[in-house]
Amino acid sequence: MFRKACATAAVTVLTAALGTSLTAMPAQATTARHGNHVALPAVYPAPQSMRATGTAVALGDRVAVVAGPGSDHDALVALRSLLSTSGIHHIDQSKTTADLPGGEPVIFLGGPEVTHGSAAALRALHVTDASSLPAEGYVLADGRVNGRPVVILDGHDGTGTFYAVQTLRQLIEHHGGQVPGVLVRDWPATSLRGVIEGFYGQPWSNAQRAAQLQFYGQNKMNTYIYSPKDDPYLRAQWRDPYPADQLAAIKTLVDTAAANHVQFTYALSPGLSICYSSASDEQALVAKLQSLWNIGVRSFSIPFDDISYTHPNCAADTATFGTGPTAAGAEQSSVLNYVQKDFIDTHPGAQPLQTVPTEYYDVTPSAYKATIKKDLNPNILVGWTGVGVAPATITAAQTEQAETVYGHKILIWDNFPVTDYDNHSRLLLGPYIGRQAGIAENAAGVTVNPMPQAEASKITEFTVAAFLWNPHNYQPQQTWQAGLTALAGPDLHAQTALAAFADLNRSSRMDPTQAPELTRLMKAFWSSWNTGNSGGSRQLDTYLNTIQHASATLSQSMDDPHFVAEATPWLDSASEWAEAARDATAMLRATRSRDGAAALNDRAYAMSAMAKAKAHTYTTAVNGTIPVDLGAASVFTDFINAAMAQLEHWLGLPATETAMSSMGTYQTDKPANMIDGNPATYYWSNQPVAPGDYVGVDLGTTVAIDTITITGGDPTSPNDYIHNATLEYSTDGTTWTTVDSYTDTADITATLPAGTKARYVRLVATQGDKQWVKIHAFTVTDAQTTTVTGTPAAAPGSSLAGAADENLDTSYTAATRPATGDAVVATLADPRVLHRVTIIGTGQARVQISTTGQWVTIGRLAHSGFTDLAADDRNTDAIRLLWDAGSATPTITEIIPRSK
Ligand code: LTM
Repeated sequence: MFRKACATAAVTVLTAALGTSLTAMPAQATTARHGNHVALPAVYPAPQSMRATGTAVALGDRVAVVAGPGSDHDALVALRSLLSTSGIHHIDQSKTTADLPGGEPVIFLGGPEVTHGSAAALRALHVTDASSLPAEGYVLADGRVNGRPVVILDGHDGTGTFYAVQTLRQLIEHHGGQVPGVLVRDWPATSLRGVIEGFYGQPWSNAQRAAQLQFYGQNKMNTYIYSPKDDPYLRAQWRDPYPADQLAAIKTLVDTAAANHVQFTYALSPGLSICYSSASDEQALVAKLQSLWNIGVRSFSIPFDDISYTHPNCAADTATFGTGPTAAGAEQSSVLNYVQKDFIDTHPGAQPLQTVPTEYYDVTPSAYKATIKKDLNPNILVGWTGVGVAPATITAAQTEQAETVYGHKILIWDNFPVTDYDNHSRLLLGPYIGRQAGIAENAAGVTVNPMPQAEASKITEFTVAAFLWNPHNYQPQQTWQAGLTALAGPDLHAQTALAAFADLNRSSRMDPTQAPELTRLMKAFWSSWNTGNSGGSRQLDTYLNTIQHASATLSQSMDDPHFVAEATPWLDSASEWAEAARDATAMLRATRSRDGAAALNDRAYAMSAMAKAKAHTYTTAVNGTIPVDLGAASVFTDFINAAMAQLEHWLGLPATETAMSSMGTYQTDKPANMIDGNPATYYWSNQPVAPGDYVGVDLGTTVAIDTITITGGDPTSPNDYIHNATLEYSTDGTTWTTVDSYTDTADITATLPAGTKARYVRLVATQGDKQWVKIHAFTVTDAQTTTVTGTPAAAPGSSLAGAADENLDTSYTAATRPATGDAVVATLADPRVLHRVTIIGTGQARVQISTTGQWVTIGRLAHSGFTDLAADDRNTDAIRLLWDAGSATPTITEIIPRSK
């Protein structure tokens, strides 16, 4: 009754204040009716409905804010701060429109139920208020009411009004301080939207948490669950009260959460040591929750993830509940029901209790889940991570199944972009994908588990907020880019640098696509380069230059120094990868201008930058030293390897081998891992073996081979190899010769008859298997080796063989200066007509070739380290470097005999 009277009074007051009749048609409505489409700035999360209505409201230098006593206080603080930072110097705040100075724009904070005059203004603009919208919904409208510019921020509730201010912020920011003529009607699709700080490793600092809470408010996320696994007071020492200073710090966070309309949920995980049947443990649990209640916490969770439910914590539990999964379900339900009854139900204002069961990662019916379904109080929300702990996809149907199998409302705990399972080596900066829109509606909510790098986590969180608010209109790529721009701030260089850096760290379990933009530019580079021009080269070089200097650019020009500090190890690694790739392109250009010495120098720079890129680490108090893994490392490696292969081809070295598989690849465990010389890496198929499936290598050209070694499976996947297989080789890839057949043999070694020549070698399945295939190494040894003999003897760590092993990373270095008569001789396995001799290395020597038993000098070693001499098509069986006595100690990386 009173409210109604207020609203009516407001119409009169506003009419009087504006001095004209409210029946006049507002200009912006006319414009909209005539279909004048004005481009509106993008707003994130995308509103459920937003349309242009015509004339913008210019806020100018002075604005009146009308806020009733019931207007949301935090929304008012946010609005005043927004107006001040938008350059509005005079804010006249009033409870009614009656005492407003004339002329300046009026912003109504709150709808008809709380703010004087807003009902009349809405009516004048022909806009329905927010009362019929879902919780947290709002209406934002503007226009001219009787000639006066008006903006209305009408929340369904206080949170809705607060969110209306957040939308206004984006409209103003992107519209040069004006509010475009707009009507927004908006509400969230998901009730609980937010973040669970639930990872192992270095917990966030309180400053990071405060910044996060503000970020959630700005992006319309309403939930933060405090559950860092490494806070001892919530897990290992769950019974102990917090020291006063720590409790005070949590209180500050609880207040900050409230000021940002975020529900702060405190999660206490007693499962490592609780005796479920102990009354004193139940009391300890409730006492701990009470200590948090006393500082303002109103939402609680008791998770039981990552504990053993097969080892009872006390003998009394075995006596009361028995053992095994059913007993675990019963004892956990019992303690949760106790908390529900003796704490939640006795504390008015407490939010629904949450838990995470010990089986949280599937929908398979089980005795444990059946017990939870039967015994657990129906009001308690059950956490669930999807099918898998960090699944690539979560569907609406799975979420429904989860609700059925657990018999409770589901709160999704989404393990993205968390990196603890990867020892925090990665930075995951990609968008939220792989979640069906229906999950948001089927579940009570979704909270994502982030990285210890709080600022960097905001990139994904921005997209999470957009998905959860409006999943059916969610555009991952566009939202991701908007989030990057928002985080980078207004500087264009910072925006470009951050976008390039995020591309390098985009891949994840959700999306294994590696660095799509870098990959696109590298592809363009190769298609241009391989047709003889360097058109793609400039674009790629500019992009690599951006990456190389991203750290400096972001330090100078990004709004967010914390992001740079967190990302520094990856920024530094990215910089060196980019440098290595640029060196590799310089190396290619040098080959094209036939400058072997420059090409070899560039190669050395690339190798050195690559080694540095791989060597970055960072240190945290909880996890110690952590190696840094840049997501796009494999993209850079493939690019640099391809460039190196071109150099080797140009130098006359044999073609580089490539790995082959008829099967797909599981995540990043690609076929190339079989031939990378690293026994720790492996190829892993993403499917079981079918008859005819194969793995193998293409040696690039036909060569004499003598041994084949294959290492399949490993202790973690002992059956992942081809159980019924035939080993074959071929010179043309069409006609195959069988070496042998194998049954249940994970590791294979085959020695081939002398004189065997092949280009292709493969292991083919003769029958299907249930298992996938994991191959750590597929090695084919080349029999066509050149032998190197001579003096001075090799220095420790090098060998004479290194001078002709077709490997640019190994060398022969003499232990001493050469004496009279010292020479190194490379004897060819197959004497042949040589066109040229290329030698990589330094020293003072005559270069000779043996032709029909006679040594013929064809030139001298060049000082540059690259010697390329004509051999005049002489039949040759050996190449000799006859050292100048007493000359500098030589190093020879490769002696390359070259035929036409
Ligand atoms: O996912 C859950 C419910 N629990 C733990 C998390 O604490 C951890 O961060 C993630 C990712 O490794 N996996 C878990 O099992």
